[in-house]
Amino acid sequence: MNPTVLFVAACISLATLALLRTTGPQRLLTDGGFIETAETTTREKPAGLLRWITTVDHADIGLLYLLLATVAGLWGGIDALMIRTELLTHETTVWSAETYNALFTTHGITMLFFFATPVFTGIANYFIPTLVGADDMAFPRVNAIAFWLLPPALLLVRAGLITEVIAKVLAPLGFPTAALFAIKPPTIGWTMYTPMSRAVANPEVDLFLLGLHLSGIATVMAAINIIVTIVEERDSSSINWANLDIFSWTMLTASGLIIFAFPLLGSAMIMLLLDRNFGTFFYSLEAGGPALWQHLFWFFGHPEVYILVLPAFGIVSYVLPKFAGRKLFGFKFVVYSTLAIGVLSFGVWAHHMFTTGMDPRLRASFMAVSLAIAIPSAVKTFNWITTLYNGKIRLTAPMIFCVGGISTFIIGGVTGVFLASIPMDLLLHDTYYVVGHFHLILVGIIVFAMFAASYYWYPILTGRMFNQRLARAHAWVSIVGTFLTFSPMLLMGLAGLPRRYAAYPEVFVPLQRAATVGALILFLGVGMWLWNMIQSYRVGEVVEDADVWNLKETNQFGLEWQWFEERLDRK
Ligand code: HEM
Ligand SMILES: [Cu+2]
Repeated sequence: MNPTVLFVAACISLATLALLRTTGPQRLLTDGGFIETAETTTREKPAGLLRWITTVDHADIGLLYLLLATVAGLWGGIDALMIRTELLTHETTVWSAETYNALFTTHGITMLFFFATPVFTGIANYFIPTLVGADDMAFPRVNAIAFWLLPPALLLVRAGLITEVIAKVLAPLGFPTAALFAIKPPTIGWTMYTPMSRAVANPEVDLFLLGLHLSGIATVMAAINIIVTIVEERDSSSINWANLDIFSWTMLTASGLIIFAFPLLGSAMIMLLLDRNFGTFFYSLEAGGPALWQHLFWFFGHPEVYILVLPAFGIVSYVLPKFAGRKLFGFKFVVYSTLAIGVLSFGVWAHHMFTTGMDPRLRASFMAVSLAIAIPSAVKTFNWITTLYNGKIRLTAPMIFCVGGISTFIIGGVTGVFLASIPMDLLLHDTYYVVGHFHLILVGIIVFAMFAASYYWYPILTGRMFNQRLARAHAWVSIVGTFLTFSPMLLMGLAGLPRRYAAYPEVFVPLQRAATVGALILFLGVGMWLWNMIQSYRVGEVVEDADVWNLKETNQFGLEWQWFEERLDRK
């Protein structure tokens, strides 16, 4: 039997077992998941590097996730800047067309799987145990394993570049390097469409698929851990489903989506690997054909975008009320809309395939469900706006990021509604309009929510305060940069410019340059953020009063801050 299927079966039965256990008599586990025995001993954490490679502590692992994601985000960001550099001129002048194809492939994959997903897992690891009143994740060791699968996965996915660098160093020393040079960065796009992904000879594509598979296993392990922690380790005497914080709710939903979506991608990739290496013909024209891959891929791929955006919604819903001075408006409806999006997201995959010539009646039903997703998304937006209404708004850096994120989300979301309608999609499919649309969401709310979280919780993570003026400047710079980078893409797409081409008609030069300037502004912002994070960690003002954000005044001093306060008091 296919190992992926076995693995998935094992995971699902584990999760089911865990869920079943809650129906027994309620008990309170405060031991972080393993049964305490008389011989339990407590040992000091080892110091230095050993601590970080052996840790099973949720907070440490959370920080490791954040570090890995930052590195991957910068790496994928360099790819983005290289893409934008190529597009400064309308001919293929800076990099080759081959390199350009590799760039948009590795950029997309690195950003989605090694940057955006791990950031939220990191935040969840750090805060969810505290927010649900547990003292660690349910399975601390599984937690560590899940994290440590990611670095090798990233190396496998990005091997083409690494092997080339190694080969270039080794070649002058007389080592045989032909095999290393044969491993070239993959050029198949993040969607890995067959027949191309099946046919390209580059051996890196196999490593790439294995690496992605590994990252999928890691993601599923982390998701199971998050679900079991929230369901089973929750201190049910004080935290019930009605007062569970909104971030945990969204992480719970996203983790549920992961459990169904990622194993499917894993299986689809195993079949692709078999096709490539062992002469099977799952995706051959005579059998499933390219449409089979697309169905399987998008049944994973569409939920994936909600796996990323739901936690971002959660952070916005969590942080925004703190600086509006009032509770989140319509908490219940924010939870319901999260669940509704989670369920609906599995019913819309074929809106990525409107142009493939499927039965028009089927196509229309996919259009209907896709349009329906706009409703719960709008519910959230209206809840945020009503939370702001009559609030005592304080424009701190996290708040500017939340409000900026909502405004870019409105544009990103509305442009998505147009794409969901078949006649528009036939015109706009595979144009820059699509790239503009999804980046307004990916950068405009997902990355903004991450920045908001990084500032909001910085004092807890480091015990120090960051430079607030620089942070506010970063927030404004990011909003300007996002609009300047991605609105021109919407316009270019409307004018018919297809995406994924290194060369393009000369008339688009001004808009492409505007987008490149926007990207540079965005990266200036990233530099400000990095500087602020590192400098403040070294010399920032030491936090003595845990109520850094003045939350007690409006009665919003959350559990994680109480935990922080106790830790400060004990010092
Ligand atoms: C801040 C900076 C960013 C810039 C300037 C940027 C730029 C671009 C450009 C120009 C393309 C498309 C190239 C083409 O179609 O020819 C692209 C593709 C893509 N980007 Fe970004 N991007 C940024 C951030 C992100 C982030 C944060 C994510 C995800 C979390 C992301 C995910 C993707 C994906 C999935 C693709 C599609 C790749 C493909 O076509 O296979 N990007 N990006
Ligand atoms: Cu979709």
